[in-house]
Amino acid sequence: MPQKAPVVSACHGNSSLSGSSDQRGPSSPLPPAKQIGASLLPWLRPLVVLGLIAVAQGLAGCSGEVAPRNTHTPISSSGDISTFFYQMLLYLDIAVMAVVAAIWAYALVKFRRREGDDTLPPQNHGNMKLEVIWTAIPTLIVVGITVPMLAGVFQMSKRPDANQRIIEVDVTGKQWWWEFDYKNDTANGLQTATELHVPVNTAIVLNMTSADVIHAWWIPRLAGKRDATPGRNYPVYVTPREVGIFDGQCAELCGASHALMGTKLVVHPLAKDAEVDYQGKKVTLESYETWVQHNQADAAKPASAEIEKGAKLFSERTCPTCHIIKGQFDTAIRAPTSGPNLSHVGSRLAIAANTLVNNPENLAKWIAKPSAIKPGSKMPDLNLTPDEAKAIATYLYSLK
Ligand code: HEC
Ligand SMILES: [Cu+2]
Repeated sequence: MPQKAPVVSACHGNSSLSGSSDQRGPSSPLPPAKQIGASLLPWLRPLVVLGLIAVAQGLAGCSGEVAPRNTHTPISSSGDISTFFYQMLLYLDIAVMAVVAAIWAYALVKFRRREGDDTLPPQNHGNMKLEVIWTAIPTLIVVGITVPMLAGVFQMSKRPDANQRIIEVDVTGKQWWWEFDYKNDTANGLQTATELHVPVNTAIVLNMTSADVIHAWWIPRLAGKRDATPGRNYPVYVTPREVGIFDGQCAELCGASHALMGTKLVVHPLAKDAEVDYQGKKVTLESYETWVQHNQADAAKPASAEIEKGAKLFSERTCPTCHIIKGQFDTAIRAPTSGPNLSHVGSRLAIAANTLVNNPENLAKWIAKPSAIKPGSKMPDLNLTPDEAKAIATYLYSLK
């Protein structure tokens, strides 16, 4: 027969070490009331400090001007729907938290252990009324959120009516940039990269796909994220209502340079030029039709000896195997590793997927050593001399 363990628990030993006169029976499981309060105090100060840091961090994100990727000022009805649900959930969460915290604080004060009271509170199990209440209220809240949210999802996934002007663009995610192929309307056949140009107040259909791994298209001010998956076509339906330039970012980890896979949405006015604010600067946006005509045209012919030299180097250094320049180098085949269409690269605001501002210096820097700017870049380092890179950059920048 096994021996019974001795019935001396560590608990009893401790309670006699605690120094309090032993009024409590040796079997009482609770430490004295005063001790509990005293042991909480040292925690309070770091908690308050952490709380204040959290509040300061939260407030730091409040400036709209320096947050071009914020989701709180949407420019489409699809964005309105997401923002509405985000705010609804936020305020609902705050209300639920306030109620729960109030009940908790009330219980903490009302039912706390008084000095000298060593009795155990009444122990009970199961209270039908309470159980029904705290099952019913959350159920109602969840149903109340789900029903309108489903309605919103269906509204966002509705293809625009065919009896209006629709601009349809195939959007292809590639490591690590976005390619745009226009499928209809005046821009039919046009191909560009990094910057998606569309007209304001016009229905846009984007067919999302990928040439390699899964990416996600996300222009925070336009609408929610959409996965770009190889072999699939996930559409995005959206009608932007504000003229301007809006930054975006790939939102699905897709490899070494995922963080450097940016994009821009440029919403053009329909008729006249418009002046817009972009990153604290005034930028003039031509009408959509002007942009289309300009970009449908062949690339500009070299207009000086220096530019001519750059064009020659471009053709000699294998660049045309991966890059199309309309009317001059049309041989590039379409492959996952082929690069952006450069026919009008000089007119882009940014290059290398929004990583570098577009100017001759940055173009030369990119051409000389892409891997120094984007780790793992699918454009190889072609070991050009600084002079060669500069000459090619001059040529490319002339392609407005
Ligand atoms: C093997 C294919 C390949 C070759 C060869 C190649 N590139 Fe590229 N190029 C790319 C890819 C892919 C990108 C996109 C990289 C990125 O943004 O991640 C790119 C991007 C660029 C860009 C930025 C364009 C933009 O709109 O962002 C320029 C400019 C460029 N290449 C110029 C050149 C020049 C000049 C040469 C020849 C010296 C060259 N490329 C050779 C594949 C190639
Ligand atoms: Cu990505």
